[in-house]
Amino acid sequence: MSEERTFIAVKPDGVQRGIIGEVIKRFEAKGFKLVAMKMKHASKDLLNEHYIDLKEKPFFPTLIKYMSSGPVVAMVWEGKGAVKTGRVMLGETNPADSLPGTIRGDLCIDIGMNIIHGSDSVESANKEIALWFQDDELASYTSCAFDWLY
Ligand code: D4T
Repeated sequence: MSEERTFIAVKPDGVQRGIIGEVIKRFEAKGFKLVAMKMKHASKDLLNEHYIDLKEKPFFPTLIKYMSSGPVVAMVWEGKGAVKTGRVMLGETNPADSLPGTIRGDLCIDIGMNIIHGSDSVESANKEIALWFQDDELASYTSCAFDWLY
């Protein structure tokens, strides 16, 4: 169970606003293990695939335009309950509904610029990780903190 992985991406507004370090700090401090990270200016094809479940939504074109407006920082974090806990750490999709203490609750205002993405299920996480990363981009190592976390 400590090997559950989630896909987290700091969106273009989060990159521009200098929030990358804050996101990494929170996931590291929680105890999750970083297994992959890269900056990428995503193509429309990649984003269309990433958000395929939303393609009929009225906000889809705006979402794709926003997500392709600049580079994102894509990451894979590993640990027990990483998907569910990751979503709790992010807060609600709409920052206005996000509690203080969450990333969106503390750091952004508008649903159309909500600074960060996190997988919503283990199944989506596995799909998203495979979409954004090659197998050889995922590091395999034991964190020295492991025995102090579990
Ligand atoms: P992501 O996938 O970006 O982490 O967001 P969520 O999982 O929290 O929410 P989502 O898939 O429903 O929405 C994806 C993305 O679309 C934007 N959005 C969403 C928007 O601009 N207007 C809207 O009404 C909704 C529901 C925000 C996140």
